[in-house]
Amino acid sequence: GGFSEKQEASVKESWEVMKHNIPELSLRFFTLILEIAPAAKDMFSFLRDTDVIPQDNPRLKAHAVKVFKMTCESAIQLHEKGEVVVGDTTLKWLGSVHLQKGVIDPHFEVVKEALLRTVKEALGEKWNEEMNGAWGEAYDHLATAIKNKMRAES
Ligand code: HEM
Ligand code: ISQ
Repeated sequence: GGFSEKQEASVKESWEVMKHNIPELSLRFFTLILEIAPAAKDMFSFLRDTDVIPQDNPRLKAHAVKVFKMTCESAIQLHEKGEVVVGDTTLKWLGSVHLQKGVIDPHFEVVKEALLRTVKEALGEKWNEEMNGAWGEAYDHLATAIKNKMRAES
């Protein structure tokens, strides 16, 4: 238990590196999601009518960055407060968006896998095992909060 200072720093530091390469990062993240779960494609409005993942789609980029930023924020809160406190309005909104898009629990593992692999690839030689643990834990807490809201709404 407890999210250490070191874990928080590890997430923050890796994001500092990653954020300088948003276009590539978001594309890679998305490509990995669809590699692991090809059927997820049709859930995303910006992919529904195309066969290729758009290389330079502002909506895709903005979405992907949000997921990373929220996970990063989750790490900070886990350390500072011991829990993830996403604003209740944001959480409700996220719950209903995902519920409405047909997202189910196993999908969260897919996105997690893709996120961790994106971090690993983006960091290259700077990557270490601790980053996996820290990002994974931060993501899990956030995912649990969203899943709980989804359940409360369904
Ligand atoms: C939409 C974050 C997990 C699929 C969104 C949006 C955010 C977000 C912020 C709304 C973007 C916007 O409208 O501005 C997250 C976070 C997750 C998570 C933080 C986990 C901790 C998942 C999972 C799936 C998924 C597991 C399933 C593969 C979608 C879809 C949309 C969406 C289909 C709607 C995209 C569209 O506009 O067509 N997500 N998400 N998300 N998310 Fe997630
Ligand atoms: C929305 N939810 C989860 C993961 C995503 C990845 C890329 C773009 C949007 C996303």
